Amino acid sequence: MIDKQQNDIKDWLAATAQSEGFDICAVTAAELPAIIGAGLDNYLQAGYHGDMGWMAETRSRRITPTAMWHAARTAVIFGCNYGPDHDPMDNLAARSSANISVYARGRDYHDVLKGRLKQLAGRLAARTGWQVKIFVDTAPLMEKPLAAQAGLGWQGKHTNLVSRSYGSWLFLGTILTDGLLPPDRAASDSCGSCTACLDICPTDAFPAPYKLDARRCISYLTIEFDGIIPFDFRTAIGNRVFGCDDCLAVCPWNKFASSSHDLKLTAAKARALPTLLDMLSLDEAGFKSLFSASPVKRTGYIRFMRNCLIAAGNAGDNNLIPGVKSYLLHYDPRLRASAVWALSCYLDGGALATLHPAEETDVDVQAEWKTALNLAD
Ligand code: B12
Repeated sequence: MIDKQQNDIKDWLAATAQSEGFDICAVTAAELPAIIGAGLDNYLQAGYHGDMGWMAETRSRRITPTAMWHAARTAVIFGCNYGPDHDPMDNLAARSSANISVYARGRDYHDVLKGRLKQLAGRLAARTGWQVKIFVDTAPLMEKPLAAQAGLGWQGKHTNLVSRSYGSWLFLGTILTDGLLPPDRAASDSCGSCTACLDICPTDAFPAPYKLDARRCISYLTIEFDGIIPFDFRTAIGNRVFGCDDCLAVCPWNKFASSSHDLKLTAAKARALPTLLDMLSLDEAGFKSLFSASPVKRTGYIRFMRNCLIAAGNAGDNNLIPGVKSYLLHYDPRLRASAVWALSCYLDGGALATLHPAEETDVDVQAEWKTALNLAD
């Protein structure tokens, strides 16, 4: 009888998830095996998390859901397909454009999924009397291994969840509950011998299949990393100013992705990338207003503009030079340093030297000038 009630709740959840806008959902125990925690420890010990110190700080809560919430017994994982109806790799050729990764071109998925999960979790709690908590991305919960354990897909060689129905284009959200539901079966790894995602990575961020060194990942460098972008990665960043899609975009499983979903980026919108010229003219207020509903706002003005300056250096577009020059005296050293590098992509040593402000006191920016003048000579 208990089993029948549990299965009824599961069926109701699956149907209600669809009506709330989720494409798939599956159930697993709110426990991850020790091998997952060991994988996280190896990742942290290798330093792959870079400056994302919050990953190490939350390690003991992150290793398994019950370490974060003792009463949790079941995890229901939801997926929202966000596959674009164009090839995002085409946008890499638009060198004078600010290439924002597919996941950040529409409404902020954190807000969209949280809204849907709140509705769903509220209805689940009302129906069962269970306690419920919802999670999208930011909590110390290992969403990918949980989703894999629930059978939504498997962790691909690029480390993200790949689904047989939606390929690599899937956002994840979770409801943890103290209620008990029968678990679904884990899916098997179907990457086979394919290495497309590893081979395409412009910065060699995968030290081995299924392992990502975030410090080399353009997504990390353009979104999470707070400093001056290391020299070695600047050219490879190309026109990417927020995130990177390459390892997802080449996944062969994407061809099975359904094309009807409400997070879809239409081809017309996808092609309408903002220009670097417009982005370089944004001030902080303009940035906030332009990206108020987008995940881009989360990285903040300084990091975004730093990325635009690097992209401007890569663009080979003389029209961008005046905009870049205007950052040489910016109050933030990261923008001054990035502007120096961008200008060194256009000007010879003599022309660059005339722009060198005598009053530069920041050691990193001074070093940037030194390198740029040497290179340009
Ligand atoms: C931190 C983070 C990042 C970091 C680091 C990513 C990473 N792979 O670790 C950065 C900023 C780089 C990033 C980028 C992106 N992210 Co992100 N990110 C997260 C976050 C918050 C945590 C991921 C995590 O736990 N990483 C820790 C590592 C240890 O976990 P793991 O990759 O599963 O690694 C396992 C194994 O590979 C192994 N392992 C890993 N390293 C090593 C090293 C050694 C030596 C050993 C032995 C083992 C080992 O152990 C681990 C545990 O089993 C999740 C949300 C969440 N709360 O889960 C979103 C999440 C993973 N991101 C997401 C997305 C969409 C992206 C981007 C596509 C965005 C973009 N377009 O730019 C890129 C994809 C880049 C990529 N290939 O991963 C989605 C992925 C959805 C999906 N289908 O899987 C998530 C789930 C958010 C969401 N709710 O939808 N992200």
